[in-house]
Amino acid sequence: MQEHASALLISDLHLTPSMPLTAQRFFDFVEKETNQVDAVFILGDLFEYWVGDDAGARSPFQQEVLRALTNLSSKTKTYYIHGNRDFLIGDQFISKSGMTLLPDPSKVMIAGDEWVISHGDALCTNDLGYQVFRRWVRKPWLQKLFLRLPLQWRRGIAQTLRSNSTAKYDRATRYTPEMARFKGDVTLMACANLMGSYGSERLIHGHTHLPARHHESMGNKEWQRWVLSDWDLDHPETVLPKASALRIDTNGVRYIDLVKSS
Ligand SMILES: [Mn+2]
Repeated sequence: MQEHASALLISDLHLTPSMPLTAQRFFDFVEKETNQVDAVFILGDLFEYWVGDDAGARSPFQQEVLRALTNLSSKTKTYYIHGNRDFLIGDQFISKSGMTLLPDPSKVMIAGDEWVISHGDALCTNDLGYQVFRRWVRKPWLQKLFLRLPLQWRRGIAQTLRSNSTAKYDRATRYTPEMARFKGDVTLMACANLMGSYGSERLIHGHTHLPARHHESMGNKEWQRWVLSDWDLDHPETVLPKASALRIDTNGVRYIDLVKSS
């Protein structure tokens, strides 16, 4: 396991051309905030969607993000974990970016402590339908078939999946926010299993868009769970601007608010 004296962790930027301020904050983050750390970890959903490296190569926006990632990884060791929206990012894109792809979950050493890092969607085990879906779309043979489809078809399928998940979320909020949170949050059991199997007491994940530090326990096992924030600087009329990173160094662990410091 590689050791890092300090690190910044981010996730869930959901970068897309329709969110230019969020993208610009990421470009600035790469320029300004990443210079004083040994490693940067991107824990998935950097992109709003990804339908293949060939499509990425034809998108000026995704090429601009690629240039930022290449620049970042030339200065600082940069790691990537797939999210539920960009799990089709392939070897070609990863190798061009200079990043190192890590499996989800992974154990890493930062500032002398062991951390388990994950995107987090696999921990949302109350959403059985999603877990079934996830097992299917992570099958390499199915991914290979999908990536052979014409680009227009792939974009269409990705669009349908995204609008279905939005509709589902809206329906859930019409019941109660608790119901939406029930399915959209990680479960104590899944976290306990994960921490048990890694023999670890520290977990960081994204995906739920519920940034907070938790102290949790089950049986005689205790752990801390840090949740990364999503980023959104483009919808001030509906969402308070948000963008943050988690910084770990010899001084401890803390959130860096990238809205205030921009
Ligand atoms: Mn996600």
